[in-house]
Amino acid sequence: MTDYTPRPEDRFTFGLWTVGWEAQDVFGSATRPRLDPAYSVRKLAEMGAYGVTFHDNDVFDFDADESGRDQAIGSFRKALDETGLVVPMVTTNLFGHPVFKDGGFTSNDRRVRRFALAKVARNIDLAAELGASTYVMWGGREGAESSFAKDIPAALDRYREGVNLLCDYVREQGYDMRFALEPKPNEPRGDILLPTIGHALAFIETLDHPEMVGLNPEVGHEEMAGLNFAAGVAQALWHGKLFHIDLNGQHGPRFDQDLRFGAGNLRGAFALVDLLENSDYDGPRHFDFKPPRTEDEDGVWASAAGCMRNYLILKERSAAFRADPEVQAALERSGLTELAQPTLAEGETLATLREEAYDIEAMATHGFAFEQLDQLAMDHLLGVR
Ligand SMILES: [Mn+2]
Repeated sequence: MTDYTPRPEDRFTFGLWTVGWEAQDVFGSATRPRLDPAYSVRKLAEMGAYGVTFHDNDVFDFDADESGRDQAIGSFRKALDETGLVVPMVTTNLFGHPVFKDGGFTSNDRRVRRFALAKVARNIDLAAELGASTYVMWGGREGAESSFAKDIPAALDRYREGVNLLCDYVREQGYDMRFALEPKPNEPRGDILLPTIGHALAFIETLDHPEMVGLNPEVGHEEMAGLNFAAGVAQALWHGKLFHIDLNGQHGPRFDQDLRFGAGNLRGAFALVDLLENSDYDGPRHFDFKPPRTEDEDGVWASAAGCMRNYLILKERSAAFRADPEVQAALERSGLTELAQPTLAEGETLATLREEAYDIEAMATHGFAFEQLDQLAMDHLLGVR
């Protein structure tokens, strides 16, 4: 049994906007004061985090002048240098300011689209300066409330035009950087473009440089759509497109709860950690959550600590599950090894299958023992094995 103390080698990262959220929601004003980014960096370093991520306007205000911008970045960088925290990922705020009310890349207003691309390009320069290798695009305002308000094929043309331009920019500048699209079905828009992992994967294949663009899927975003997040991530991995990941908690299809990781769908979180820890994904374990509005600053850090602690507990539970000889036997009995074998043997064709004599009765009555396997997973998750 480990002590579940997070360490930089665990590669836990936090968005500045998570712990820094002032807890203003649709129905009420802020319940917490703004946190200085440099303060959050120092606090997260003390807690064992590996790095931080940010939107441009988490560090400096949208309307900051040049000296205000430089000063804010300078103070943030000083904290990074002092603590050794890294910035593996950066993103752009194309949703907060009223100018983006109909989106950034896909606003019906062409002036806004041009401004949005310029804003992203400038922040890509900052991301490169800080050593970020992943640039996330969450198009939360790219969508509509009315089906008649957005021409979807035209909007996707503009989305593609924007991503292609930014890929070209990164190549021209020689930055070592890839893009990660973050799907979400709705909220803040009634319907958002690229709503799920599957939609985004299909879109990426239409780009000029699909190899430069992957995904940053988020637990709550897929679960809001009633989807199985671990299954979606498994497919993203299969496509070689898991470039980054946003971890949080959600109770099924409802508003975006952004609970700390492990809260909400705990079985889903266990399946996800088991998948990630047994995959070739070696990127950050990035938390994108919101400490609830009820919490004071102590509650904020307790919530952040809980994200890391829950990940480490589930990682340990996954290792125990996989090492259990009874689990290995159950996996075998349930056909997991057999599924890994090609359906046709060397030299066989469909004709072979058409000539084969099948024991239909044996196949029809064969039990897969999935319930025994799943209960073993449950026992390990609950810590009774
Ligand atoms: Mn996110």
